[in-house]
Amino acid sequence: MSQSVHVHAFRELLDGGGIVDDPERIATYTTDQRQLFTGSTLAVLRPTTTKQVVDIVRLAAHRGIEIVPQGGNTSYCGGATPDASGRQIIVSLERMDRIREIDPVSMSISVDAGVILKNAQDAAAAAGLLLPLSLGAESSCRIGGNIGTNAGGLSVVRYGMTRDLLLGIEAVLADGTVVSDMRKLRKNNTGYDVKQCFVGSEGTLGIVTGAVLRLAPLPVRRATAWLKLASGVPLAELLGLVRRESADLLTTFEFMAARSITLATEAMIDPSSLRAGPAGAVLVELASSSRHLDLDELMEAVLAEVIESGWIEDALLAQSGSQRAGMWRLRETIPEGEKRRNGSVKHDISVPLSSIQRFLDLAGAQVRSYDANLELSVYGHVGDGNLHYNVLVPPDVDRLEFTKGIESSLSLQLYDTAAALGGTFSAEHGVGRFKKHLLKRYGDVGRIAAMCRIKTAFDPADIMNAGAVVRPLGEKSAR
Ligand code: FAD
Ligand code: 2HG
Ligand code: ZN
Repeated sequence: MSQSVHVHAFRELLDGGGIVDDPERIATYTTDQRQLFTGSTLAVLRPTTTKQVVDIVRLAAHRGIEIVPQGGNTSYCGGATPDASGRQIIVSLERMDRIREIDPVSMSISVDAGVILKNAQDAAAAAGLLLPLSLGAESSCRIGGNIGTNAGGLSVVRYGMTRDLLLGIEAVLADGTVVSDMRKLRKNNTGYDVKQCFVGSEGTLGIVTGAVLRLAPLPVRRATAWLKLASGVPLAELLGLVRRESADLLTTFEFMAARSITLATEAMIDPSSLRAGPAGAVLVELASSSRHLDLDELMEAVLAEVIESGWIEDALLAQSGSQRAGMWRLRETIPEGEKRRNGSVKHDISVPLSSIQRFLDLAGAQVRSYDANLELSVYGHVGDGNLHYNVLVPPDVDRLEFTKGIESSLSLQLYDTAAALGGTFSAEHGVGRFKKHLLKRYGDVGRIAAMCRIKTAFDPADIMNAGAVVRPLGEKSAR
């Protein structure tokens, strides 16, 4: 059957705006966020209802057409990008963007999977509640994609990753069966926790069409500080002190090396005057939903203790909303700063907190002995043991060639170091298509076998995001 016959059949299932097959518009869906790879697709399908998703999946399964689910296409590992065959279809959830319900008493929000994260946060805030998932891509990423990658971000230290926020799910399986479990229960011990299978599954087990997420009381007090780190600061001990002395009101502990800060500053229209200490800087935020707690006073007491320890040179406590926003803007501009320079080779590693300093020391030595001229941009969610240990692409070289070279040599040394310390090569960005070889190299054999069996049980014909993460057992697994 020809491609146009397939496209025609899918068009029949959807309304006028439900299909994109114009090559120019398609390009934004077929190129990954980091512009490392452009795939090819039969068409982009944009359903508006779960019923339409079911119809698409049934037709695709019947004709043996593979499906790549897509949300905001902001992920970093090529999981939302079709392969080069031109035989896969993209199912974009972007038109399924309804907030279904907010229940302020149960403290939950029920959404279509295509809702943009920021819109869900705003809807929760309008009801006096907090959706405690926050990341730099929040204005474009979508809830289904957050579930697909088990997104973390800037307040995981307090509220956890997407996995910890998920109460209910609606998803369409590879044969069109609908898992309809949009309950807002905290407790439900009735067998396997099927919804958790979809978390971090990167579109390989089914298409998530709806989700119920846990909300938290909306903070009305925040204290935000910028800490200039002295050399030799033990980051994990500093974090421990801040957590303990702030009664665990800590929501953010973001580390930034000096180079990352200058990169962000250079990329800002209105450059920040914030600077790093010799060992970089940390953005610390405390938050409370109680008006009765004086968080500034608490933060000042914590900072006084930290200064006494000699671990920081100086601290600036934000005195206004705009100062606070300025600190956040600087942190969140780092990825853009890297991009403007000529990009970076990204290493999204995590190690146990007790090994974070050891990782920094060992990895620093590895980079220096590989090439003393290489520049690093190191920053991340140290509160969660997660570092973005990025090697900057020099401005005058071919970005893709350089990336390939580093990824086949130095990257493996860095991942070996993370692995030897009990860490991982992907803390929050996933596996997708780009990191499958790393899963093979570092994944526990038994765990990978279990993943393949789960994939086989959900999707034996390999319809769902074939080529990402793992293959089912059987014939196609050799492909
Ligand atoms: P997509 O990129 O569209 O898809 C991601 C994966 O999920 C793909 O495999 C796709 O097939 C699958 N998928 C998408 N929708 C569905 C669905 N409905 N059903 C089933 N599978 C689906 N990530 C973090 O974790 N923490 C951060 O702090 C962070 N910061 C970022 C900052 C910037 C500037 C950028 C560009 C990215 C950042 N990311 C971060 C990565 C990215 O934003 C997250 O991975 C995000 O969760 C992806 O959501 P998305 O909607 O863009 O998903
Ligand atoms: C962040 O923490 C994101 O800002 C992006 O996870 C990390 O671009 C990166 O390396
Ligand atoms: Zn991150």
